[in-house]
Amino acid sequence: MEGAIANVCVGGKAACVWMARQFTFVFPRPALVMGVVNVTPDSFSDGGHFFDRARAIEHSLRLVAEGADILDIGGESTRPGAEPVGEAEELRRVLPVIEALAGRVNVPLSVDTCKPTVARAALAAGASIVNDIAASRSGPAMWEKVAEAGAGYIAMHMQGEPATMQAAPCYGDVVEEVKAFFHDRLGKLEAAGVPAERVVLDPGLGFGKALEHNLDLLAGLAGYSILRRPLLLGISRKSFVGKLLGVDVTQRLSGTLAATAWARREGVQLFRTHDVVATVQTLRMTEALVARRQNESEV
Ligand code: HH2
Repeated sequence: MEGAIANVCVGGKAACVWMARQFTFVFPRPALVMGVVNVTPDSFSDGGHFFDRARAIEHSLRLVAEGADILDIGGESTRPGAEPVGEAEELRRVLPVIEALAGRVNVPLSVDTCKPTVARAALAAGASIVNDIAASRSGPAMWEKVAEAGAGYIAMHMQGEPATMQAAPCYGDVVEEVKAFFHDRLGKLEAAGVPAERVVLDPGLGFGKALEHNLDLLAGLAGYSILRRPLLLGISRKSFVGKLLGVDVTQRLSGTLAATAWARREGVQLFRTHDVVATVQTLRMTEALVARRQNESEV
């Protein structure tokens, strides 16, 4: 039975699954929207807006009401040059929010962290997914926690560290290098007890990438279908959108949605966003047009 589902996921038609504890998503299906909940004072686009616990919870409930399929709760900004946050402080920020939401929403909760101890506590508090932006460098400690809990895992590519990653990003062929990273991580995760069915891959737009690298990644999305795993993209309000269009962080929605429609057309199945309503509408419209053109019901 497993062989029947371990199939093409990106841009393909055959089914595959993503499992995250009690949640199972079967693809192809309408793309999943992951709403961002930054419990931080310094995130690049909404720092301080939801640092207050009650506001973070209220915002989370609003995102679910707007159509978010997953909530991604983070307590440490990863914007270039952000101050690292200690473990105790990160836990203080995210745990109460996860605990409060676990009993109140029926969508999976993801914890956006690169610390294994924070991941373990978040999973114990009711999270089902670990979104690891440092999958590039995590040793098995993080993966063991994910394996123990049967959690879903998002493996994101990043070149370097948040503090310095945008200083001089350098690639020969960015699409191929990220593909090699994904391949390597899928092998290491499997060895650590996290099977491919629990893993989603993310090329990490803006994480150690110059404008042309982000554009190359978006243009080359179809190349990842060979990995047979769903792809997630965090396009929302990113600085490459601002650089291309010459707009500040408050003016990046149109560019974000254009890239979202493109990526959906290329087969991406998960989108991490601050703007849930606009993203859901963009995805449903794109999906309807693709289905119409292909005379099929799903992409
Ligand atoms: N981007 C950000 C944070 N986490 N996770 C994944 N998987 N992919 C991304 O592209 C991604 C991510 C940055 O966005 P945000 O959380 O709004 O900003 P900050 O890191 O400043 O809190």
